[in-house]
Amino acid sequence: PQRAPGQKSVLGLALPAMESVRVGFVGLGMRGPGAVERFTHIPGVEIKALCDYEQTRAEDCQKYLEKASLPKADIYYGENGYEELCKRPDIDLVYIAPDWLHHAPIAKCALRNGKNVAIEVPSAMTLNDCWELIDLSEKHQKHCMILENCCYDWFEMNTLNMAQQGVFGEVIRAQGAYIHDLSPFWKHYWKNGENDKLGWRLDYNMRHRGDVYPTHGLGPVAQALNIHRGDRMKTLVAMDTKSVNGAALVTELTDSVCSNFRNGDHTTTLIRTENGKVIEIQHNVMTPQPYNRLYQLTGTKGFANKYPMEGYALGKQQLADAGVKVDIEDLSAHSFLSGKEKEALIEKYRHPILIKYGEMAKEVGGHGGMDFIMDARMIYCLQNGLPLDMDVYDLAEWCCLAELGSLSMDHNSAPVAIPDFTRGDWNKTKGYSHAFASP
Ligand code: A2G
Repeated sequence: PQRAPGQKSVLGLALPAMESVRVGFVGLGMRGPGAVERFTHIPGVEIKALCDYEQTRAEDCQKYLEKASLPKADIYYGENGYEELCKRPDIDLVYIAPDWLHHAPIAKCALRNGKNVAIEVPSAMTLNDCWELIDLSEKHQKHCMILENCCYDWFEMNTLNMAQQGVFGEVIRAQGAYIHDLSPFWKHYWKNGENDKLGWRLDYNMRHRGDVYPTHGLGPVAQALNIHRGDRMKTLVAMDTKSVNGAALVTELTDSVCSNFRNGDHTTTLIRTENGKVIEIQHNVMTPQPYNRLYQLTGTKGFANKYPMEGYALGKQQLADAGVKVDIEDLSAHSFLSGKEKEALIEKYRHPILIKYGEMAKEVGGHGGMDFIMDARMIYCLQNGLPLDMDVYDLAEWCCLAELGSLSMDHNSAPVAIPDFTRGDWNKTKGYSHAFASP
């Protein structure tokens, strides 16, 4: 879709610095309470409102405020509670963490009311929602950030720093994934009454083909490849296995044979970029295997890989070029660095954001600390009038895989064009040096 006349891009959007960031939380089931708790550890934040479909869940979160000796927040609940919250004039940021289907509708309501929004993943389930969020963010000139916590994990951050500084040469291929056997989790997702045997997440997977949860894998590698900061994702093809465990699970839970589970047990998406790079993204929440986000970067001069073992492979010259002193005579890129070479490399490229927040993050926690780093960094940017690390175009690029992949697979894995969500601006910013330079 064309940009409306007079509407401006939000690429690099910097808003006036906010001395204090006034926040309202919507969705306090599985992810929301932890976010409220984390925000009580961030200075310069006021938690104004708590909202959930269920009143008790909203009220329950007051305990985090009490524990931190903070004033109580106002409570909103019911089907339309969030609409009331979004209308409040004294809120700067709406933090959105309900089930997936409510992410975009609540965010749209908040943007229409002139609020900045931060949305849990996946922030938009359809292409249409992606475009609507872009249009609203641009129209109101407000931030619309995807809360992709995996971008703030230690290995990903240090490796991004290395990639940005050319340690791996040119990164030409990247892999990412969300491979997580969710069998211990299915029964914990919110159910819509007694007759709902599946819970919202399994129900969504049953009804939708495609990588419905692409952003833990895609987010960090898209950053390493400078997507819409010098390159853009151009074409994708997707392929899935049949559904075996998904269908069996529904059969077991409903006592009737499920023959129409849309989501394959394992989905693979391949993406080619404008600059001739390839990204491979996988999704599997159904089969028993170790947790894995892959995160692998193949560079012309080096290699990084996170799962199952974090490592870097660089030749002697490349390591010296990266500014790391090498003692070993026969160091080659054919095996992973170990010992003091590995430590020295990480030490030299430790991401400034980790230096600032790493220690505290380990205390506060949230997936080992990365959730806290993400939240604290976002608030820092708002307080200092900086662009956020992830904008609405990242959100759209990372989330569009679901619908576009399903389109590809429903057409025998045909290639599908990926829209340029920046509408022509994908090559205007170069890399992440600006966004991530001043933590
Ligand atoms: O399992 C993990 O915590 C996931 N996060 C999260 O996204 C969600 O799927 C959860 C199960 O509900 C990561 O893997 C980082």
